[in-house]
Amino acid sequence: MNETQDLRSFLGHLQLMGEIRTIEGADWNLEIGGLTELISEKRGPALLFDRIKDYPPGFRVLTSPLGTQTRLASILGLDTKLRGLELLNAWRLKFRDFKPVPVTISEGGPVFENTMADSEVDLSRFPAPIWHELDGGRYIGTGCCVVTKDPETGHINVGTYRCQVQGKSQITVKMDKGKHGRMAQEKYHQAGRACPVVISLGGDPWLFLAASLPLSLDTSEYEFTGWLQGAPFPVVPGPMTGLPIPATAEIVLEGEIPPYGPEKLPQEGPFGEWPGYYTNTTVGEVPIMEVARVYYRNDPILLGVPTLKSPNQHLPIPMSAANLWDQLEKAGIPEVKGVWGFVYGSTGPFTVVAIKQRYAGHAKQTALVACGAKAGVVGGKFVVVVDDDVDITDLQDVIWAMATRCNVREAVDIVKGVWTTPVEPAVRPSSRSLRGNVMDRVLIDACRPYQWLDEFPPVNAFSKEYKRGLEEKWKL
Ligand SMILES: Cc1cc2nc3c(=O)[nH]c(=O)nc-3n(C[C@H](O)[C@H](O)[C@H](O)COP(=O)(O)O)c2cc1C
Ligand SMILES: [Mn+2]
Repeated sequence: MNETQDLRSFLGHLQLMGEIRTIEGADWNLEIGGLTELISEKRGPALLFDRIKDYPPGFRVLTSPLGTQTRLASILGLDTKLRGLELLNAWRLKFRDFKPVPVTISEGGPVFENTMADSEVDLSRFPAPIWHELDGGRYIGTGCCVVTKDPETGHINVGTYRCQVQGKSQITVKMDKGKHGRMAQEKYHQAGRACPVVISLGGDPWLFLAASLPLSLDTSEYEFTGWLQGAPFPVVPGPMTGLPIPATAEIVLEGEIPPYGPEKLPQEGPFGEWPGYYTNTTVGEVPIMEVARVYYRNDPILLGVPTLKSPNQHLPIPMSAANLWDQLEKAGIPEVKGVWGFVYGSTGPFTVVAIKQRYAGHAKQTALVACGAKAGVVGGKFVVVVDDDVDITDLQDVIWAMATRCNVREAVDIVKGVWTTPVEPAVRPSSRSLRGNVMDRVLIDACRPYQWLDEFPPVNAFSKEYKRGLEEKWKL
């Protein structure tokens, strides 16, 4: 069994890198969430909470696992010195060579060290935090991995969908429409059957990353994790459901989501969402999972990854910008030199693309594709295209380009009614629909106008090379 790459080995690795801090005595009610927001603002170490108020020592919570570029690069198997666009591009190029690595079936694993069954199940034994001030309850699943099986194809999916404690043995699992787990669940329910589910609430960061990245429907997140880890991922068939359980997980719930009607739905949320608001959009949407078994390791660790207001996102770079970069290239846009996003969650409400302009209309074509491509569409609002001399990871440089190169009337367009996320804050509550919402896009061509590129005034700044020479000569 590949025991070397679980959450505990990752903690050991963080210790060696000096990228973890233990905090004892914090309160599950807001303090863990507040400290996690603070450490994310500083892009500081991962936080391991122990001796949590009201809980026995050893029942721990780990937050901000991937909060720095060093930590992220290390689990991606990339040079930990890479930063910004170079790190994003290194990931993009590595991902191109993705080859699924089939799982290995284990007899058992450390996750089965302790079991609670049926009437013994008591989710309050775990220190699920209240993460944000206006949250409607305790969220036990944030950095979680929800395992489902498509009843028609047999395909196993692992997705990160938040879970709120609703009772001793009940949680809600919020799988949004169109998500892979949701599609499997709908097939069971349409046939009048309960949907079997397994949820890992604390596990290795590789599987968590796989479960939260926008992988295609036919990609197995387990096989992706095996590829990332360089060894087959060990799973154990769940005693009740047969669904594959990560053998080295910290805490696993096994049970099912029965079919439901509106009268059976509990209050879910509100919850501080990734755009930075408590957009309460889940009323009448999220069903209950009946938890029949809980398996957990001795001294179990919950993986806590609350969504936080920008720029404190749990990932230090906008990883889905790599997907958009590829999609622009696949759509035939030449000379894309970089893609970046600010205010990113799944994608970016503020996307910036750098190109080397080759023909008239090149920049507008880039913006149009970026605002409609799969990786750019969810939650999108502003798309800015700049020349490749602009550092797109530096908001000051992006604003400078917008402020100086736009010939506004030609450079700014509005595209109406594009698909968006249910948590888009700027949709009027009375206009919200369970059938989904749309949002307009602002396309900003902040490139030097192509038609008179050669006459555009030169930039008043010394070259990087000249300044580097000066630094060396004058020891600045
Ligand atoms: C911390 C965190 C929380 C998330 N919460 C949810 C959620 O509650 N519901 C949801 O549909 N997606 C949520 N997502 C996004 C999904 O994990 C993401 O879309 C993933 O690709 C889903 O897996 P799937 O493509 O197999 O459906 C969350 C992501 C992260 C990182
Ligand atoms: Mn999936």
